[in-house]
Order: sequence, then structure tokens, then C-alpha cells
Amino acid sequence: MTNGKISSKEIFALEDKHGCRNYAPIPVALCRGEGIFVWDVEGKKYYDFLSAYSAVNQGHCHPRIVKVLQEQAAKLTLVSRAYYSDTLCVYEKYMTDLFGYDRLLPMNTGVEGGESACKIARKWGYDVKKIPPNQAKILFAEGNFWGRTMSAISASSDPSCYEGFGPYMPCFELIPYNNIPALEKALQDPTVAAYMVEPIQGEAGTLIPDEGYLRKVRELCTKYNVLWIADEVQTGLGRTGRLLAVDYEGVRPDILILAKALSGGTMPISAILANNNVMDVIKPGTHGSTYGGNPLACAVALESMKVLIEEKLPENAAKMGEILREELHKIPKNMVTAVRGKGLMFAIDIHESIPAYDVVLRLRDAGLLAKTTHGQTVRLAPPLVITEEQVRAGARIIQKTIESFKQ
Ligand code: IF1
Repeated sequence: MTNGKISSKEIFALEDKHGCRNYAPIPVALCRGEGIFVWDVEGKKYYDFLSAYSAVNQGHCHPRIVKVLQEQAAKLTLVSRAYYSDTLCVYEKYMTDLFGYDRLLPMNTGVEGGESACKIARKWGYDVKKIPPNQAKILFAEGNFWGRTMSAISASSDPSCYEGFGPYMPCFELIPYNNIPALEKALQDPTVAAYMVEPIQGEAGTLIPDEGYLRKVRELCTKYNVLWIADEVQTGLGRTGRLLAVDYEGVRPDILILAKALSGGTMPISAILANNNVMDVIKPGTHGSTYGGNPLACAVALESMKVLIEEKLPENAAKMGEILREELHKIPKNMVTAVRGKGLMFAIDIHESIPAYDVVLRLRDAGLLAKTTHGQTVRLAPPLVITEEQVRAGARIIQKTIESFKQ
């Protein structure tokens, strides 16, 4: 370290020595972001085609969000829920009006949103559905990912998430994703309280269910008196080309989980939305969080939502997504075997002859950041503020880089 400046190499070494090794990051050390671009400590500029796993939908350091963050930070940041503040009520009203639910529960991270949804579903199971005590089941789809807590890993079908961390949460059951007969069979069990599912599975590799799947999930959950919990932590807030991915099928889950882009990538903010018949099972003192609903978060979330709506970012995601799809399809099929995506949530499968991780490294060298998932899949999800020119330029980098593997 010289003159207060730190090099990428020094950063890698320091983290490796002092940090918990719970990640193996792509070797690039960033220190600045603006819109769809980030810069490393040596000053190299990159297209960000990961957007912090869709948390930065509004683009890095969006000026409006940063301004509100700075102003609110200087005014009042945290009071706890022991008192009222002048920000939470305004945010709650905006969100419930926008999404059409009666109530909002503010939490911090995505996984806390999932935890809260499961907790509420169990209570609803006992209080409303009259499931016998301690028997409420929650169904999840195979391939789901909703975080790293004990409950989330108990719901996981991925050994790298759960192995060695048992014992697991009881009464969690897995059913195949995108499989209506399997869902209907499972829902017939009268002890089932809820089915939690991602409208498009992210970590599983951007798996898009058949058209009509979510409508059928809605119909069956209603028929069997089971709560449908939609995890829109990744798919929500414009990413798929609509405000919510469930909007494509015109359906409403009983519990909606939001996080990530709710803060435009500035701080951990999550929320769950539900109607009175569900949310009212929570009584004072039965759930909460020190930071959940803090004034800073509420001001930031409100502005982040306004930016999404006023800048028409879902619409832009839909338009730019079509251009990206068209460009990605130009890559020869013997190199990219599949292109999956909706809006600006994409994944491509790289042919087995080309190591996907090497593709990601060469993309980095070419000035574009992306990430692999499950071996041969590369995720592509730029901020939703991207322009047509930038989409085409990014796509050209991806095409050229993948084609550079041709001997
Ligand atoms: C990590 C993937 C993304 C999520 C959905 C809830 C959460 C997530 C659908 C929890 C979180 C993350 C967390 C991040 C990697 C990541 C991820 F690679 F695992 F698949 F986004 F694509 N529901 N997703 O995707 O939200 O508690 O993290 O705020 O390293 O764990 P969180």
C-alpha cells in the first residue's frame, strides 16, 4: 500500500489472509460505479453485466437515490420500531398502493424476507387454516435459492448449500419446479400452509417456467387453501421487463417478497407485502428487527421505487432485453448452446468444450463483468438503465470473447 492507494493484488492477498473464505470472487477489485459501469482500483472500466445479482437495477450510485440517502443520513437514520418515524408510514402507503396489498412488513435482507414469509405462513396455518400445532408444512420448488440462513438452506436441494449444516428445519418439502401435477398432489395434504416459489429461478440458471404455470399455481393454492409466496427478490422490480414477474400472468401471490433493487444497491432493504387476512396473524411483539423499517431505509426505498417507475425501467428492460436476446442468438450454437431470459435477466449455456469460468475471465479482460452459475451457465443481467448502444456494445464484447475460444 502506497500513498493510501491499494492495488488489486494487495486486495486479493489481504482478503485471502483476513477474511472468511466464504467466497471465491472473480479476480477484479472495484472502487467506483456509475450507471452500468464500474471501475477497478487500477482505473480499468467495465460493463457491469451482473448488477450485484440484480440489486443495482437503477444503475450504480443513481444520483437521485444517493441524494436522498445523503439527506436522510444527515437527518435521522434509526429510531428502532419502539417509536414511530415520519418516513415508514409514507413508504408503507406508497408501496401498498403501488402493489395493491393491504400491508407491508419491512425487513433488511432478502433472506429475512423469506424467513418472515415462512413464519407468517406457519402462523396463518395454525390461526386461520387450523392446522394442528407444530405440523404446518411449507413446500418449495427443487432448485430454489433464497439465501443462507438455516431455514433457507433447509429448503435447498443443492448440497453445496446445505451439506454439513444440519439438522434442518422440519416440515419443509421439495416438489419439482414447473410441474403442476406434482404441486396439486402435494397441496392435497391438509397440513400444507404455503408454497414458496421464484417466478423465474435465478440461481438454478434462469429457469423460466411454462407459460401459465404461475396462473395455475394461483388457482391451485386458492383451491386448496394454501398461501402462495412469491420470491421476487431477484425477478422483481423491473428485472424481467415488468414491475413484477408475476405481472406477466396477471396474478397476485398471497405473500410477495421484495429485496435487492428496493434500495438500488445502496443498502440492505427488504419487504414483504400481504393482505389483512394474512398479515394480521402477526401481533405486536411476535416479529421484528432493529433495523427493519428504519428512516434511512424507508427514504431510500421510496426513492428507489420512484426512480424505477418514473424512469420506466421495467419498460426499458423489456426493450433492451429483446435486443440483447437477438444479439446473443448470433453466437454460433456450437459455442452457446442455449439463451434463456426475460427482460434483462439472462443466462447463456456455454458449450462443454469451452470452460465457462475461462469465458468469464476473458470477459473481464475485455471489460465486461459477468458470473457463472452451475458450471457452464453464464448469467447476464446489466442494470436496467442500459441504453441500446450500450447493450449492443456489451453484446459485441460477449460475442467476440466467446468466439475467441475457437481454435
Ligand atoms: C449470495 C445466486 C443471485 C435470491 C432470491 C432470496 C435471496 C436471493 C431469489 C436472498 C439472493 C443471491 C445472494 C448471493 C448470490 C445470489 C444469487 F447466485 F445465488 F443465485 F442473486 F442470483 N431470493 N441471491 O436470489 O437475498 O438475503 O442475499 O439479500 O452470495 O448468497 P439476500
